[in-house]
Amino acid sequence: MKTILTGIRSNSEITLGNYLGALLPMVRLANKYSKEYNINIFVPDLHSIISEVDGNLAANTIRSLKYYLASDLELNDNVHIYRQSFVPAHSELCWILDCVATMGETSRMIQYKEKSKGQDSCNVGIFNYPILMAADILLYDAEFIPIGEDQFQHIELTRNLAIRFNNKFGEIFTVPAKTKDQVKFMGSDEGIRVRDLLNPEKKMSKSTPAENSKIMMNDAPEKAAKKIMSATTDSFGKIKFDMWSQPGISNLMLIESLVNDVPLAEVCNEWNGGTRYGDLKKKVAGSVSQLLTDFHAKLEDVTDEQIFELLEKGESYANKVANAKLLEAQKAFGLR
Ligand code: AQP
Repeated sequence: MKTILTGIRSNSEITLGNYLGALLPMVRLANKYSKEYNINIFVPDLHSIISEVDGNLAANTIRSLKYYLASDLELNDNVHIYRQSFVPAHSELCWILDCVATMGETSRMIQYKEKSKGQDSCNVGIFNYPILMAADILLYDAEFIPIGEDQFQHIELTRNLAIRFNNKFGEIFTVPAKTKDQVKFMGSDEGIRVRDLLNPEKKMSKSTPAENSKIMMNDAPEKAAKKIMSATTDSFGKIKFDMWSQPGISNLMLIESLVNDVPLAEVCNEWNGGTRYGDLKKKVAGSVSQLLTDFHAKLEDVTDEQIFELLEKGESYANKVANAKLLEAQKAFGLR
């Protein structure tokens, strides 16, 4: 059986961008395909420590797994939930892939450039994490990896490493689908990028210091609504979905479409040409606060015990699959 795989770091509370760009698409794909695909949902806790950890990492990890259940993930024997650091093969394969990847290609990663910008001395993990991400994917022969647009370059890097490895040693890794096919599989025309509310040129990120720039999934619904009402727009005076010239207003339309799971074209039909930015903001604020109200209510019903039970099964499965693949790679390099 083929595999669909995703992970969201738990260095802090997640944003609406993480939720709409990665978590929700994964839940929708899982519920659609879990009879024909393995669904691997893991928390990349080793990736989490490349950034400052806000709160207790182990507790954040359990909480972020609860988010999947609170988003109506349907469970069955093909849905596997695990923590990256509980499957040591991830770090082992990362080292092997480090010896396949080049400094040139890894240095070109935009996320590395962005995450290291302005830091006097950035940790090596920030540079190396795309290789660990490749290991996360290749250990399970994952074909589809629902992620936001910011991570597409890392999928291309993973594909290149798998192809290079296979060319040298034989068909050991499944090469993940090309990003354009990933997007198609997720049922859209392009990757999702939810923008920063105050500076819509940028993506919404957990680590952006300004509180009003991002909606956190634990924000009170009224607080989130206020953040939407104070989002930066423009002075054109006419609503038009155009991420280049009107990114602020377009971002709100994108959020409206994703939160309500309606096609963007439908939202554009309703709002394009209008002049009342305030009405659009009120509509989006209402949609987001309703989403959070429902989400928080569902979250209350998910227990730690449920998650630990899933982790026990999931980590046993993940170790079995990952160790078998690691052994193939070790043999290829002559380590075994
Ligand atoms: N703004 C976004 N829009 C759509 N998708 C997004 N993702 C992140 N931001 C957006 C997707 O969320 C998944 C998990 O991301 P991550 O937490 O592992 O790392 P990240 O991309 O570094 O997320 P942040 O929020 O920007 O964190 P910080 O600020 O700590 O660096 C990925 O699939 C990503 O595409």
